[in-house]
Amino acid sequence: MTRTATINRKTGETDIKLSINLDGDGSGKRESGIGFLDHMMDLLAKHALIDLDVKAVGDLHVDDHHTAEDIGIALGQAIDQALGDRAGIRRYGHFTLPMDECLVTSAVDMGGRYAFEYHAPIAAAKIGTFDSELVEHFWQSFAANAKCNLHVVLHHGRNAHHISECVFKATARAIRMAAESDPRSDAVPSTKGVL
Ligand SMILES: [Mn+2]
Repeated sequence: MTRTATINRKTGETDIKLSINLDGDGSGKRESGIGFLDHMMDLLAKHALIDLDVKAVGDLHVDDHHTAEDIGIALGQAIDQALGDRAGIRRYGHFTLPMDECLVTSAVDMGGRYAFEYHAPIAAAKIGTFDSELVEHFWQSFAANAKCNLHVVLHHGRNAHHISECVFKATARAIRMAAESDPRSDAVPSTKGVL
């Protein structure tokens, strides 16, 4: 059974084509028009071991907001679709990841219910030309559409680029653990029998 999904999402603000394979190796091409976001998605694909192709044409003449948000939405929708009925997955995943002076814990429940707790402030307003607040906004858009419960906590860290990278890598590793097949069970991982 292949766990793949393709999302085509076109609005007045963005036009996005996104494909994933949950059981991949991190390959694919990320072309969002935003260099920093492509860099973050490269880390995400590699550390989640998800093949990820993204081609986005957004209204970057306004700012990066709509493009970052809508890629988060499309990625969440793709993960939700690729997980199907969510039978046989581990469901929960967590990772505490060090990245230079930063330490981030990310914990995820792929249980079909949205919640989002984000405690990873970045003091600098910008990372290069990218608005720092879009890191949180990307993950919120993702969690709402993946129908997952995502908690992100920055324990400590200073450098804005490092903090963002630490968040993306820790969350990628948590997603990998949660979305991976549980070798001990093919069942839906809930006492309710449905997710
Ligand atoms: Mn970097």
